[in-house]
Amino acid sequence: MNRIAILQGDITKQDVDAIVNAANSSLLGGGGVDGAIHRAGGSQILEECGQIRNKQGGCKTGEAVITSGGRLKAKYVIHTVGPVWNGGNKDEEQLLANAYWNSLQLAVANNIDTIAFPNISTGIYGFPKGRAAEIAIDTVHRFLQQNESIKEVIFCCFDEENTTLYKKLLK
Ligand code: AR6
Repeated sequence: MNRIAILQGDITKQDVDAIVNAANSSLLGGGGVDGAIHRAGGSQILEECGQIRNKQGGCKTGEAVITSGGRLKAKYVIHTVGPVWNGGNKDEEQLLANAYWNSLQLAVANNIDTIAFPNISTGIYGFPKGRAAEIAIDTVHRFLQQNESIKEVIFCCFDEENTTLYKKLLK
């Protein structure tokens, strides 16, 4: 589908309307891409996350919330929480699909045209990369089939392994 692109690089540098953060339920930041986004975007993002925590007590696995992009080029950060891989029988696949789907829904609700996703759950949370890539592509594909407002979804891969997987699957 020509509204899907793949690139290898740092998501914090992307010039898109929104970048997605692979956050945790606390929304208080962490390592991996979460740490990189808060470092690059500055304290405003964490402040807004704190306000969301006060209102709704964080973000459940598979759900998503939105803040501004702070100092980032991206106007918004959509924070979603992927599942921790626990062997595969804890609804991990559905929860990962939900994280992509709910992020896209939030994007549409905020008139976002271009959005970049990291490879949610495939770092610290240990989700097998091949299966995660299939779920990510399938979910985005299904979403775009029923939505015309999003112009481009970028899969921003960080490591070579994910980049190769996505390129192969999207051929
Ligand atoms: N740009 C794009 N992708 C990145 C970047 C970056 N700057 N840095 C890392 N990645 P992870 P998770 C990739 O561990 O598995 C945090 O502590 C990385 O190579 O960031 O969902 C949160 O607070 C991997 O492919 O997220 C949570 O506690 C992908 O981003 C927990 O980690 C996701 O890896 C979430 O774990």
